[in-house]
Amino acid sequence: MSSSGARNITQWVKPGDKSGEFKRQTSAFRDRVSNEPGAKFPAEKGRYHLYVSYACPWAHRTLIARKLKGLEDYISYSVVHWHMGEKGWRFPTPEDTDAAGDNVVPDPLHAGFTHLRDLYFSVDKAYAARFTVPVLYDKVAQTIVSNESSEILRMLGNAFDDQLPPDSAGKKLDLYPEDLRKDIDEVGEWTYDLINNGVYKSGFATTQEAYERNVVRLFEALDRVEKHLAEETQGPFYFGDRLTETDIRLFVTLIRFDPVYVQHFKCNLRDIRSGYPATHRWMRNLYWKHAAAFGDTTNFLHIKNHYTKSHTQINPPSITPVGPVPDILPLDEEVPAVAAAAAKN
Ligand SMILES: N[C@@H](CCC(=O)N[C@@H](CS)C(=O)NCC(=O)O)C(=O)O
Repeated sequence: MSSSGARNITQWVKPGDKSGEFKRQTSAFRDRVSNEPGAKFPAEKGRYHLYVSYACPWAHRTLIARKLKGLEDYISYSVVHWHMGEKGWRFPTPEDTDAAGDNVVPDPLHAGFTHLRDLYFSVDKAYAARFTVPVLYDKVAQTIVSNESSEILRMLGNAFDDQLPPDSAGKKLDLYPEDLRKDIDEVGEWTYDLINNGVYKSGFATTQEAYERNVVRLFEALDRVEKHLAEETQGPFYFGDRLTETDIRLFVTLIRFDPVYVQHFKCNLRDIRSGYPATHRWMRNLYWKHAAAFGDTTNFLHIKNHYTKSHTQINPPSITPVGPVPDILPLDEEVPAVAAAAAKN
């Protein structure tokens, strides 16, 4: 794809690709912020800015990590408008009244930039890939450090640790603990492919075969998560009483599942609230009991509007379904059929 947009930005399956399968590009900027001496991008308080979308699950990972680690004063952030048009993500304008949320503001660093692509081109005039969020931007060097969420998540997890107050919750929290690394990596591999990316591969498929292949594999993977969580009696997290990257990576997809993926991406063999009790419990615990990091960074208005009004190849009239109501159930409430079944037992 050329930078001038020779390929339509909303064409998710490459034209001519007979598989009908969505293939996610590899991120282009892969540097890292580090507290090692002489680091190219040193871990300096206030130096970095995150460009995110509340709609985007990949960007959502970084907002959760920023909160959990207590990095609010270390890393600033701003949020693009939920609508993605022909030129990709755009910065909100003061006239936008349909995109409520914290930090939904024009680009705070570059007056005159209208789209996220302007930022990419300001760093690399010849940039020829997709203009994705999240972007971790260095305000001093005026360049992009990384646009790969898994690596930004990892960086936020430890790069600022030696500057955090010794007794702070953020300092004590290790999202990638040594003894769980193998397990986190292993789970991360199949859940990325089959769940995080699986919903997109189901939803963007342009052949029946590609859709069915991916949607079946997605639900097999959800069954596997459900089985693990049902057996995880030490809970409430994926790995017992320890909150890790794995919880963050799964949460961002599963919180979007019932409101968007079930209908918009046709991931409808089951939904979470009626079909996956242990997963539902795990997800609601994060959302409601760890609200500052998980609940408060979730913006259903951006999530629902983005998918349903930007993917016009899937939903040409851009009508956003009203349900499900509510977007997420309170902790102590179940859908009627689940409540009735529980009352019977
Ligand atoms: N591998 C990237 C993927 C990020 C990504 O695909 N973000 C989507 C939003 S959910 C995006 O910005 N898409 C814009 C586009 O592809 O034009 C990451 O994890 O950071």
